[in-house]
Amino acid sequence: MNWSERVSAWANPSKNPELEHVFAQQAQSLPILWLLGKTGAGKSSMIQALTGDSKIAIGNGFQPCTKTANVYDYPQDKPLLRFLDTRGLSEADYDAREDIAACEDRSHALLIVMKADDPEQSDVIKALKQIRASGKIHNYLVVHTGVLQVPDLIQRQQAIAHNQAQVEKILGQKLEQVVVDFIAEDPAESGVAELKQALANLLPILAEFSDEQLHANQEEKNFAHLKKEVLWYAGAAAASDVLQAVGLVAVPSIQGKMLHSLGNQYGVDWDKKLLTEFAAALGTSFGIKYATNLGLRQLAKLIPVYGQTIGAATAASLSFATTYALGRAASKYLYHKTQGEQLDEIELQDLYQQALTKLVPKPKNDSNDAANSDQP
Ligand SMILES: Nc1nc2c(ncn2[C@@H]2O[C@H](COP(=O)(O)OP(=O)(O)O)[C@@H](O)[C@H]2O)c(=O)[nH]1
Ligand SMILES: [Mg+2]
Repeated sequence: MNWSERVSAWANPSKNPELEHVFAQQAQSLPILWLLGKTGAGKSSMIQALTGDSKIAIGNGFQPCTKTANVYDYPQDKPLLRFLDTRGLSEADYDAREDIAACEDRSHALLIVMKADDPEQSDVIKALKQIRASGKIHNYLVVHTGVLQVPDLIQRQQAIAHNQAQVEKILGQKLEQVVVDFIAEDPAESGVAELKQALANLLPILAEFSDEQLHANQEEKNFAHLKKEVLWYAGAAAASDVLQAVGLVAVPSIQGKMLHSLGNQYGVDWDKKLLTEFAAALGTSFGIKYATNLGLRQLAKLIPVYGQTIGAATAASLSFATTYALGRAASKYLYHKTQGEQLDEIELQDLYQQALTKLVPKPKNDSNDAANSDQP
């Protein structure tokens, strides 16, 4: 293939069975939010509040995962996140081992869900003992539900403090807590915004979920609709980095597929002219040089952050961030293209840069050679 054919093939890919393999791998390594709580504690209500899927209450969308837990992948078509809902907790012989294993080796957080007016939490405590002993679960958040059910403020505080203390005692550490009521009349009082914030601190990808931000303009509004898809491709790029023997499947092929898909949404076919223009608008000083470097296995590993060290970044997190930033910038480019509006290149480069810096883990120290530690 000559250069121009390669360019077109990149952004207009045919079905690639190896990519399917990567996407399957991604589905198997989704970050997990594990909800642990008695029946009736509010686990389903929480998934519903976080995803906005009202069919959850009647069990729609759940798949069996372990003997004692169901999973709900969100969004359902191109999932970014998996909820693990333990249903077997009250069974006398509940054994947490299988559920622990389902969370191990991928990013996860355990949400301990308790109704504020229910001090009887022995099943939760029993499971937490096992979880602590395993040493496998590292992120915890305590969610006190139904807090408005205890109208007296002092009693409410006492009830929450009591349940919080039971859990902290068993886990041997102070734990972050949020208080919620999923059927609060005033949504501002539900605590769901605080819950989302706490979750975003635990699993950064969740910070990108909320569609509730105000959008400054139409372009941002449009991107809000494309964002989950861009995040999904970013997740696939990260997953491909942990796959061994990926062969031909490289981060750039996934990015090409993403560009193709975004182009479809805007009714734009990428051709050589458009791709060249887009790459030029992003600026070669960013080190991307997409058009000229196509085919380079390490394309996505070029780190387009001015003078910034990336000590804490792993290959997977960089692939995630560069793919997301590319998708963000491409969406803006496509928007301007279809609107026939002049594109401000500096603005585009800033947008790319912002998207990237938000997702690349901050360096732990200032050492400049940290940039080479994780990368070939
Ligand atoms: N008042 C109030 N009721 C709740 C809250 N969370 C759940 N519920 C109710 O408690 C019951 C059980 O909730 P559900 O989410 O199905 O609990 P799960 O068994 O843990 O999944 C349902 O009737 C919910 O409407 C809450 O925050 N406040
Ligand atoms: Mg339930």
